[in-house]
Amino acid sequence: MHQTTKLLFSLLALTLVALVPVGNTMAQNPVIARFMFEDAEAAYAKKDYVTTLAKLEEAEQEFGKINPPILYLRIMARHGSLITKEDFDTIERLREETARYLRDYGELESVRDHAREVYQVFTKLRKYPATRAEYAEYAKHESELRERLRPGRSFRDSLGVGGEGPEMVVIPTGSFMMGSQPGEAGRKNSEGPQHKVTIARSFAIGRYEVTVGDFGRFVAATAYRTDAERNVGRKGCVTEKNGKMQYLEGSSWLATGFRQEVNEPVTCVSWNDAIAYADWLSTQTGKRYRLPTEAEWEYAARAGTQTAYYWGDDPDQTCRHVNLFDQALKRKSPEWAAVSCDDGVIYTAEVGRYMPNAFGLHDMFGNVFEWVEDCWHENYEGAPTDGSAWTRGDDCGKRVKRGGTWLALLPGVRSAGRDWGSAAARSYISGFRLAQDL
Ligand SMILES: [Ca+2]
Ligand SMILES: [Ca+2]
Repeated sequence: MHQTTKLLFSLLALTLVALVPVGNTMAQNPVIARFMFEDAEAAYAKKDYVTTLAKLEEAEQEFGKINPPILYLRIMARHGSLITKEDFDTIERLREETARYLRDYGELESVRDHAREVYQVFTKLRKYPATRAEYAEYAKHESELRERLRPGRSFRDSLGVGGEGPEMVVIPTGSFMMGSQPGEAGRKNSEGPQHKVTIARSFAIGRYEVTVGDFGRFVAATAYRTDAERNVGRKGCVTEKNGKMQYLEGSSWLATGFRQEVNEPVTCVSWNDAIAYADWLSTQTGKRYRLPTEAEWEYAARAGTQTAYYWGDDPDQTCRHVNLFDQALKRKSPEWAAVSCDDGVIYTAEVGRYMPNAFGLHDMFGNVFEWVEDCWHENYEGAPTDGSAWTRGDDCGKRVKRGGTWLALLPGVRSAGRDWGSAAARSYISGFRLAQDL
């Protein structure tokens, strides 16, 4: 491989890792690690940054908490004795400074100055001069990366068939306590034990639930038929008839039993249907769309809060934030219990009608249940703490859904609340929103 490419790769890895807090533990097997990094280098030489990242992550997953560039440099050192202690310290210092520039939205000029210094070190290590063009490329790449991961940035990807996908919002990395404490009103045992989860990788999540219009574009392009339309397992979708909720033949996302506009959340879609839509969006955009993990969902829903409800613990505020079983619905079904406020909507509401949370996300609570990737587990004993999906053990036929619905009472729309359905289950209260890897 050309030396310049290798150099740039090292800097890329340095940059990427500056954004991701990882430990410093050595790999168990440096030889295998080296092969993995060679794969990453090869991908980088082809300007395939997605594969480059994937390979770096593979190495990280394989060896637990490692710091790829430092490991990489150690490998180089072992094979060529290129690096002195002094060089190492300089690299570490520059890495930290880079991270700081990025955190503080450093101006391109400062990043470029920084890049120059980094290049000087690498020039010394690799015994050939870096060019001005190389500095510029590094700085450009770094600032692009920084922009891509900027929390709060929103975007819509163009679709191959024309039009755009759902609006996505970049969520900051961070830690939170997942689940609820004993004593929270409405709490179920499945919400414990409360445990700390760290989301170390930025991701994007839909600002809104996927709408009838969004889903309609998918169906129009593919003639996809949902589980409800194919009568998988049961006929139709769970809707209400004569005051009873039941599977009703002929009901589907197009016939939910109540009138829906295109900007209302799609319902009567199963977990399988949600995956099919995510896969289609991925092929249409070249990005990786997927369901959020359960931890990502709760982290995004809480948006920095630890209260039962993200808007605080005042139930009177509910109807400004959530479409749920309120006085509007009670006027139609007076025999059922309802919250005391009036949110103005009986069934599903157009997405974005109610106030967003601190991350700018609407309808995380109420409106429709939202499928997440994870399999159902009865509680959080042994749950992952890194924000990944829990897809091992217990019953993977059951998938988790979150946030409660337009038919929910207050305890059903808490941040920690959990529910489940089989992967083919569908109902007029269930939909989803998507996440995207960045
Ligand atoms: Ca309502
Ligand atoms: Ca919702």
